Amino acid sequence: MSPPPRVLALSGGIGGAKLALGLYRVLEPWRLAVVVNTGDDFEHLGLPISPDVDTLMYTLAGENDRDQGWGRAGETWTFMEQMERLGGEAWFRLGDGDLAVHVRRAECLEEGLTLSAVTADFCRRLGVRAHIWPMSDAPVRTVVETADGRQLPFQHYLVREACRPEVRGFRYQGAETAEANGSFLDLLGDPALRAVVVCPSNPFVSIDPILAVPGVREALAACPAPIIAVSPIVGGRAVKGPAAKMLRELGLPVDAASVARHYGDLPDGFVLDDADAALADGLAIPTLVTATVMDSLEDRESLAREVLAFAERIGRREAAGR
Ligand code: FO1
Repeated sequence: MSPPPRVLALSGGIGGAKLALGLYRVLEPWRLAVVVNTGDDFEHLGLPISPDVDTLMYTLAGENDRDQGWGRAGETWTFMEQMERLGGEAWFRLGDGDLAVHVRRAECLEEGLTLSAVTADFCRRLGVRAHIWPMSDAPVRTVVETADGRQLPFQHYLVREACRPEVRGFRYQGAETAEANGSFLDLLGDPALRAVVVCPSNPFVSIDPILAVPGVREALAACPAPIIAVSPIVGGRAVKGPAAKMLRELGLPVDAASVARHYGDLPDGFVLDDADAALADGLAIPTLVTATVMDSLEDRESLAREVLAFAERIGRREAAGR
């Protein structure tokens, strides 16, 4: 058995996975645990799809498609082409290798394994030595409430409608009765935990679903390790995805400070980009201003090191009287 994790990251898909990879590479790999949003999950073509879990798994395995951000490197698309020819649904693209993951996951879930157990097994087979923990084994589904009165399942909003509908709010269906991943809650209570890192993921549809699972906010509030959140908004724009558009449509300023305010008293430290240095003084918590855009592998590792050093400086919460 590997030694227990010392750093916990909360992550959605593409943006969060970049920092998670940096942490994975600068730590001994088994010292990292990543709790992943499953609010994006859905059933498609009769298969259970867990996009963010898979993005994390492929990224840490070094098998992700770096240009696209999701899916596998060197993927082939025969299945999709033939589905299209036969008049099947083709708006959500499943590559051939990726398809095997969904089919095998369906088999394992059918046999009675939990999503956490299947993910741990797949990670082992793909050579991922960090822990990837779905936030819950129970289904939680993010629903986007739109200005035209619709309630869109998340992938329908994101992919099928290409984020065009104006958003009014979000619901995390099933969250109220879901049970949080047990290892996640246990680790938050572990006095040896060094840091909790809220990755630069979308606050509304990647991090909030995790926080919506009963017991998670309380366990984070009681956690002795410092909690550091990294802004996904840089220079008034989302590095990836619809976070900036969502802030605008919710009537909030489109900047990193809005993200910090959204998280309220959850984090003990907030990381913003050099481009947003002027916002740091207006925030009520300690900040780290640094380069947060992660284009290269070195950028990922460098941000990971800086975030861990920042957590170290902030120190344990009880020592600081928090
Ligand atoms: N994103 C797209 O924009 N188009 C797709 O066709 C698509 C397919 C897909 C298949 C498997 C998977 O794991 C992810 C996929 N994604 C696709 C990405 C996914 O919708 C989003 O990245 C996440 O849900 C947001 O974090």
